[in-house]
Amino acid sequence: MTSQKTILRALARETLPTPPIWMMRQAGRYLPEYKATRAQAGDFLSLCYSPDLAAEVTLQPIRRYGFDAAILFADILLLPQALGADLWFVTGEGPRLSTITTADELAALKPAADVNDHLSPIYETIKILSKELPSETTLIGFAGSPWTVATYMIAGQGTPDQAPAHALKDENRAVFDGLIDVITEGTIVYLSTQIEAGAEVIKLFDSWAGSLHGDDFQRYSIEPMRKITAALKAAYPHVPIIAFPRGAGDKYTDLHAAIGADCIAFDDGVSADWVAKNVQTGGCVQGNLASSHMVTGGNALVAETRKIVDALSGGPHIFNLGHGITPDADPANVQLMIDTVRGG
Ligand code: 1CP
Repeated sequence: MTSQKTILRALARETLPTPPIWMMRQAGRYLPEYKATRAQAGDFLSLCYSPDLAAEVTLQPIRRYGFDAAILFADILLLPQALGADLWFVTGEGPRLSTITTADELAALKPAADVNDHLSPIYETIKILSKELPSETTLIGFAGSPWTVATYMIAGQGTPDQAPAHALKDENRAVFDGLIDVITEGTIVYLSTQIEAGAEVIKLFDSWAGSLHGDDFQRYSIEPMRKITAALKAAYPHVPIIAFPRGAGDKYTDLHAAIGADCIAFDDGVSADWVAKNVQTGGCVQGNLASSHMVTGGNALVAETRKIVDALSGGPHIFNLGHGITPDADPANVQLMIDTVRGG
């Protein structure tokens, strides 16, 4: 039976007259209603772990804009916390974690099989959303990819070049590989349970894939995503997977097959024309308007949006930004992007 949900149709490789649309970080600080609910929760992690409030902020951009997909409100850093890392957010700066750089610290992590002890509120959020989302809206669950999650667990914070993770990889390969493995296994448990709770599509965020070069890209970006995808497909063959190796550049070619993913999401470092020729031949693609247009708006936003829609109109495409929307974005520009995609 063909689904009526446009996102699922595109993921099943259907070329649609109008691409379905959603937006990374669509629930976020550019929306006044998000800021109000976040204030009610007190802090970011309390928001993530309060199923009613997390469901509320997930629904806000759906109510305001009617996006074709909702993405679960959570964070890629909840899994490290479930593995036993300390996690906190410093206002105005970002996440901080206790670090894993030695064999003893790695051994002290909880077993991957036990992550659900900590993550049950996230599954509650998904169950609420499954009931409350409009029937045409697809619910996307997600996790960080092992490399990206490892960069935060090793450095204890976000880093511009992921230098601490590269250093551990070069200096203590056994600990680095062990960490990648435990994250991979924990992610399979986490995403399987998201699917059981009602997630209809899974997205893997490899936000820092762009700093992996040569054999490392294959070994630490592609291979863990392939393993996770294979495990999920074995148990849930009907659930489509979107992989986002951000910053992969010319390595975006042939990734549907290499990962086993239904869709490859791409950032604005590559052109939609190039993606049509080199990536969309393998299946559905998702992207890639530069998120700066959500700040600046105007004719440039309209022209660039049309260019992307036109370039990818010959195959399956889900319209999205190249990366998450930023807090300084103007909500009116989001509406202008949607009107341009849907109205031509
Ligand atoms: O103050 C706030 O309200 C916190 C801002 C914020 C938000 C809105 C953070 C902290 N996380 C989130 C939600 C979030 N994070 C979602 C929810 C769904 C949606 O998209 O609407 C998702 C999918 C993520 C994923 C995420 N978290 C990624 C991968 C995607 C990406 O942006 O590259 C990463 C790298 C993170 C880590 C993280 N969490 C938050 C911040 C500020 C960061 C980046 C930290 C850094 O590198 O310095």
